[in-house]
Amino acid sequence: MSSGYFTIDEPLRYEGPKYKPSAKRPLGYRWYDPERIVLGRRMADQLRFAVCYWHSFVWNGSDPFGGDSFERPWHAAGGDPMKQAMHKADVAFDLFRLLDAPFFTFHDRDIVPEGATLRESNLNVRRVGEVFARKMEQTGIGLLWGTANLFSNRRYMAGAATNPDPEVFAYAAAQVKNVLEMTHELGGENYVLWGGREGYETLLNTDLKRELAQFGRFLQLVVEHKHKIGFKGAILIEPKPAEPTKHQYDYDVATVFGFLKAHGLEKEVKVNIEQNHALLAGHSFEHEIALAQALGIFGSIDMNRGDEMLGWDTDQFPNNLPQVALALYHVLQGGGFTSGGLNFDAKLRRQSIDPDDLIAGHAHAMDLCARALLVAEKMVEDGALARHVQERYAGWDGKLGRAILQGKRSLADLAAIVDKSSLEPKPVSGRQERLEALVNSYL
Ligand code: GLO
Ligand code: MG
Ligand code: MG
Repeated sequence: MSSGYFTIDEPLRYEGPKYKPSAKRPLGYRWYDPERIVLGRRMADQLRFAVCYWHSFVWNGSDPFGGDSFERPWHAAGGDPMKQAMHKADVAFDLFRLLDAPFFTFHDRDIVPEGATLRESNLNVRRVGEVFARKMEQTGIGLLWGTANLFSNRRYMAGAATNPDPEVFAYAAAQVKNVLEMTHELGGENYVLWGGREGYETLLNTDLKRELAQFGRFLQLVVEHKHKIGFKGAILIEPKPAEPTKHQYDYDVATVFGFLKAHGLEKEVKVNIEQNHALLAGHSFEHEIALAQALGIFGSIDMNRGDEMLGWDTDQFPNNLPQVALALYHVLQGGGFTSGGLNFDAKLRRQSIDPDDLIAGHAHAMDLCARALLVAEKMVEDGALARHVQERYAGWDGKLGRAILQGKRSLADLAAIVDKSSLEPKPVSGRQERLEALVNSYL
């Protein structure tokens, strides 16, 4: 079972808040106690952690100014790509096991490089898929979602579905068909489409109207195929405002909702919300979650952290307790996850070159999320935050509020009501400072 890549061989376990690392147990969970019941569900089922393949096993530490810093053995030059793919899969499942992470996520191109033709590429992907199926069976680890990489290859430099060339659209469709079917066969719980290069660099060479129509058609095709093959999981779009293109069509949750409505897909497709992408769009993480819930399209989360001083997608592991607690509070307020979960779309900093850093990065993030869940549990159980909001809008449950929303009052009716009443509306405090202090009292 052990891949021999890490120095640790025993899976991490719950050690309690007083845990002190020792040579024998250098890593353990202070807060992540999978069996603990939180608001009626196992902690593991509330959080539904997933480890992503791409940042941990594909990225080699390169940035625009420097190359491979990690030197993972399966990246060695001249190696047989299929053998390297199998080695990578062994190490990946070893990491999932050591972390006691219940799920993983992948792109087709993460698990094995492209072949000479699409047929060869798809076959290679399926061969690794068979290995996944065996490993999943042996370990009980599940697939949170699969996805297709429609952005790395040169053919996709002008987008996939939104490409000016329909042949690129067709190629992308063929790739998605393969991964969607494989995700279905592996019992995946969702299928994700992140925009990749669906956007533009300049309007000087872009027909926006056409591109949006193409994008809508592509998504309809994915939904049609999902039903055709009987895939019961959710189709998720992952909003992001920019990067790699200057303008990404799936800008944020609100934009995606409008797009889904325009193509009749708002009941078919949900969103996968990423912290770093919310920040890049100028929103808080909880804004994107709360809005998706309000619109009925909340699906899953790519859990990571952006740097507030940098304008790009740094994809760091989360470590901000109040921020994650508030995000999870909103998830819980909306009833918690169904098919979604917390996928660590997060990567090590490029100087974290020890194999065990992969374990530590994920383990600390899992522990932070578990601790944040317990804070969110207090917020829900105490109920003071929710009560304040409810009281603030109580008027809308009264006679006047209901009559307005039920369409029983015209503009003229309302003008007449105000005219007749001698009372001026009475402003009430929003109490923000008190609420902020209340949140801190739960930490
Ligand atoms: C990039 C995205 C990317 C997606 C992945 C899965 O900014 O966050 O990592 O999550 O392609 O759809
Ligand atoms: Mg992401
Ligand atoms: Mg990202």
